[in-house]
Amino acid sequence: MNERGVDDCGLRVCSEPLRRPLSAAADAHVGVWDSGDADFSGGMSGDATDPEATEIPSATPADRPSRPKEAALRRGEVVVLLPALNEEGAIGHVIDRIPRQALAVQGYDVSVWVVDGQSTDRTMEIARERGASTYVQTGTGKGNAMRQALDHLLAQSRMRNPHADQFFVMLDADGSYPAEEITRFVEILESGGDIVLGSRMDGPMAEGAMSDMNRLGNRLLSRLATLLFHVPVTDVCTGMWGFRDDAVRGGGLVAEGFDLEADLFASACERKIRIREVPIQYGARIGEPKLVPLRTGLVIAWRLLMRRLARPATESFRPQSSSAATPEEAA
Ligand SMILES: Nc1nc2c(ncn2[C@@H]2O[C@H](COP(=O)(O)OP(=O)(O)OP(=O)(O)O)[C@@H](O)[C@H]2O)c(=O)[nH]1
Ligand SMILES: [Mg+2]
Repeated sequence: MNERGVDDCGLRVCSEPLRRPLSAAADAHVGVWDSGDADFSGGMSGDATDPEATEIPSATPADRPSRPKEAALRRGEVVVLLPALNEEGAIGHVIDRIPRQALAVQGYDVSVWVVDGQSTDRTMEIARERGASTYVQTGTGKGNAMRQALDHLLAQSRMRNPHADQFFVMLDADGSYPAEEITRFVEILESGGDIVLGSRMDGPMAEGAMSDMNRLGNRLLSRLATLLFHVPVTDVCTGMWGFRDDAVRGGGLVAEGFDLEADLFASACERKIRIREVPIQYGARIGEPKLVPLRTGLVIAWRLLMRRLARPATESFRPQSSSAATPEEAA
């Protein structure tokens, strides 16, 4: 990277790290890069200087009324994606924390999709009781699940309204991520980000939320990602991501399991998509973890390396054998 903040991939990198709570959307980033040639033509007009946006988000109630003047504007759709495998203890709380009303006031239609890994507990029942739509994946793995669900939802949205803006926010269904922050993620996407990562490393973390080994692993993998793609990132393994539909369309994602986030990051870097990283709170998960730390770490490192070396074709979003997958939309 040279002194103008331009790295050798031709990306402009913000050299001003943020070490304070998330504030106004426009400056709430740790690493931002911008590409002159990426063309995502979202028509949303974010108000990044809204004085309300300077409130500390951790103190923001989920349904805080905001932007009353904009309430009448229909800006587009926010789709919340919750990958879930046997999360009966957490899924209800996670859905309840989604700031549906605040998003509606911001001008968005909100849909919540629980992307289920064929749970054998009450996960799906609770999700339906809460009014969420459900999608049952075929096969196993978080990566497979999200790619199948995205494939389905992107095709659906194109059929419904090819011109509508659509933002996705994905977060784990285990209660560890701050669903209330979805409004902030959306504001950042409105103000020009194509992909937003919530960094657990830069925000407050509850005691015991991340083991020392996982913390070390996350740091090492983020370093590796930065090294391989020449783009600074502090938490490439985070489970909370926001993205515009165009940012994943044609992204050539191939991950099957917990390498999904590495795959998303690599795909964005390859296509010089604007990524912003924001600090988020991270809490202890409810219920049993599904990943095996060391093995998962190796799979993620392998995914980063493979994407860097192979540079897979990005012309289309890889379709899944989704014939047996079952979407069920909430009434
Ligand atoms: N659909 C689906 N979801 C999965 C699968 N495996 C895990 N998940 C979900 O993916 C999210 C991440 O899994 P976790 O076990 O929490 O993994 P993690 O967050 O990396 O690890 P912890 O920090 O220990 O929680 C959770 O909401 C899981 O329920 C799967 O095969 N299919
Ligand atoms: Mg988790």
